[in-house]
Amino acid sequence: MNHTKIAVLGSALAFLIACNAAPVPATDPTDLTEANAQRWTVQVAQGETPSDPGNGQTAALSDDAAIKRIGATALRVDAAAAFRVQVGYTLATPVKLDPEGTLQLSLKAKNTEAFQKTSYTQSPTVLLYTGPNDYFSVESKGNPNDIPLMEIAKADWVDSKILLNGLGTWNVTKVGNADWNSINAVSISFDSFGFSPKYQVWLDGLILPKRP
Ligand SMILES: [Ca+2]
Repeated sequence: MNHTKIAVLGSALAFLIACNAAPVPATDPTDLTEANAQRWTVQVAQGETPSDPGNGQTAALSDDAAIKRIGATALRVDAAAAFRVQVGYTLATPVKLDPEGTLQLSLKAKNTEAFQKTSYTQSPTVLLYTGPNDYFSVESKGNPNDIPLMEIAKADWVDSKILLNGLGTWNVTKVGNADWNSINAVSISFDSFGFSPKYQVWLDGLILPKRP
């Protein structure tokens, strides 16, 4: 074997070792969370009373190339306080979703407090909008011990495959005149107990089950 072949084999071996060390899958081109933070919006719910110490707090979005599940980046949310945060994405044109399809979403979180599950919000809740008051509410049922999925995501990435027919581990509720044939926006929200701590959430691999 000559030196050129040995060099080629060496670099191929180094490449394989590098791949094994960091097996990050390539992203799907329809992933709404890939290098896309500027297209997302974020809202922070305010406190229940005017004197609530969480009032006026904010959250920021960024593309995180270090902590990610798929492709080059994940959508990172830095919440300034433990309040309900909602991130949103408006599609360029309305799409038809398959009501028997599977929505994919990977989640990770860092939070010294606990994520909430209340009568009005699950962590996370995914809303698929036809109009401002017409949407499908898709809420994680939590694990068998009734722990919010975002709590599980504090330990490691949670790869959710959400059955839009509601027969899986997520409840799907139609609100108003929501229509699977015309979905124009998606939002994802989470809520945390406590007042002072900041928390982070990472979203990745968000793929809607579109149909022609
Ligand atoms: Ca990604």
